[in-house]
Amino acid sequence: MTIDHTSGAAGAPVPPTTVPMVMGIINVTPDSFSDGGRHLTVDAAVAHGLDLLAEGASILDVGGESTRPGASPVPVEEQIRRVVPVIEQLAVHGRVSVDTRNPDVARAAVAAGATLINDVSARLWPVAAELGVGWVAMHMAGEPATMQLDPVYDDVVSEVCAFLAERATQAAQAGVGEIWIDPGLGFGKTLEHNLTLLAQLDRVVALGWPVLVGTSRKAMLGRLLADSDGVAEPVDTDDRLAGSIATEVWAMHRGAAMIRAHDVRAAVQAAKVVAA
Ligand code: HH2
Repeated sequence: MTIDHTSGAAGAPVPPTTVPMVMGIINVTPDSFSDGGRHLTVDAAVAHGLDLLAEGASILDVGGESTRPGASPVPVEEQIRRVVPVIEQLAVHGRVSVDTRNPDVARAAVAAGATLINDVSARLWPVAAELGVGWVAMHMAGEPATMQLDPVYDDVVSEVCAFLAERATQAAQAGVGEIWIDPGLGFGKTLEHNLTLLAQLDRVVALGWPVLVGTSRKAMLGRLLADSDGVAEPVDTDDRLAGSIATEVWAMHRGAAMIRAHDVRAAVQAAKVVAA
C-alpha cells in the first residue's frame, strides 16, 4: 500500500517512507506504567536514548509526565526540569519529539532541540505553528486521571476520525507543516474500542495524514493475553513484547507510517519485514 503523506497538510510535506518509522519512548518519569523510574536521571535517559537510536529509532519521544490511566498532572516546572537536559543532549544525535500537552513544556523542549510536539491533548497546534515544528494530534476522551472510568462512544471509529480530521485541518490552516494523527489507543477507550480502532485503522489512514500508533506494552495487551490464557491478572508489562509486536505489525500493515514503541529493536525489525 502506498500512503500519500502529503495530502491534507499545508507547507512542507512529510517525506513518504516505505519502511514505517519507529518512535522510541523515553519516559523521564517515576511513574510511567511500564518503565517508570528506569530513566529518571539525565544520564540514564540519555544513555537509553542513544541505545534506541542505535537500535534504529527514527525519532526519540521524551516525556516528563505519565499519562497512564489514573495519573496525576505533573507541575510544568518539574516537567521542564526533567525533559530539557535530556533533549539538549539527545537532539545532537537524532530527531527528538516532546511528549507533552503543556504549551510551556513544548516551548522549552523546542528551544532545547525538539522538532516535533507529541500532543496527547491535541490542543497545541498554535504552538507548533508559532515555533515552526511538527505536531502529533492524538485522540483522548477526557483526562488521564478519569479517562478509563466509563468510556462511551456511539461509533468509536467515526468519532475518533471526525475529531482527528477537525484538529488536523485546523493545524494545517494555522500553517503547521508536519501533522501526524494518532487514534490514542488506551486513552479513554475500552479493550473493545481499542480493538475496533485497530481493526478499522484503514479509516484513520484514509483521512490522508500520516498515522502514528502506540500500543507498546499497553493494558489492552495485558488483558488480552491474560484472557487467552484463562488467567485473572493482566500479564505483566515486561511480558507484553510479542503482543506489542503483533499489534504493531497489524497497524503497519493497515497503513500506520510510524509506531511508538518501548522495544525499538524488535519494532524496527518488524517494520522492515512488513515493508518487504
Ligand atoms: N501513549 C502514551 C504516551 N504518549 N503519545 C502518542 N502519540 N500515542 C500514544 O499511544 C501514547 C503517547 C502512553 O505510554 P507511555 O508513554 O509508555 O506511558 P506513560 O504515559 O505512563 O508515561
